[in-house]
Amino acid sequence: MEHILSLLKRRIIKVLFCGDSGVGKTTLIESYKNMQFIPQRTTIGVNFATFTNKGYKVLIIDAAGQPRFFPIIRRMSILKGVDIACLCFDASRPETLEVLMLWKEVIDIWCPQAKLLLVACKCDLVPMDELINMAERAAARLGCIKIYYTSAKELKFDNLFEELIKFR
Ligand SMILES: Nc1nc2c(ncn2[C@@H]2O[C@H](COP(=O)(O)OP(=O)(O)O)[C@@H](O)[C@H]2O)c(=O)[nH]1
Ligand SMILES: [Mg+2]
Repeated sequence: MEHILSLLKRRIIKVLFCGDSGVGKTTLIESYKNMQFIPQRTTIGVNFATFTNKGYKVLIIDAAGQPRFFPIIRRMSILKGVDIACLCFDASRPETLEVLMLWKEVIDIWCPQAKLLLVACKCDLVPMDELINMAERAAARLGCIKIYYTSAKELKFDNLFEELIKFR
């Protein structure tokens, strides 16, 4: 029984999407799932989404805003067992990188095993060469192992969702 449970557990990947509200997290997730640009209304608090990929169930926790405003997100029950944390920012608003430092602190406490990915959203709004420089510096500072350049508007996901199972 225990064996079956651990087997089952290994087929589930828990992914946290976090970052300032309005950076485009929910839109990115919903546009990927529906393969069309579906702009979302800013969500307050936490959203959940799932999809399956190669037999893996990917459970996404989509958490908005400044962590200090959302004590519930800090609760172990939500962040416990997160395999991957996608730190999302708005490519057209560099200031949205700032809150990611706070998120990293929360992640380091509650799910230190999580691998960190940096996700640039809304890449359609800025020239890539400027963005790459900024993102690489941020990734180094945050300890992110990879950067993804996405645009929900252009349905560019940079293989982020497919690669999630790689980092489990
Ligand atoms: N230009 C552009 N705008 C986007 C993109 N993704 C989202 N947006 C806009 O940003 C708004 C906020 O996105 P949302 O997903 O609610 O952000 P969240 O709070 O991080 O979940 C949306 O309503 C869209 O208008 C994108 O890829 N390109
Ligand atoms: Mg949202």
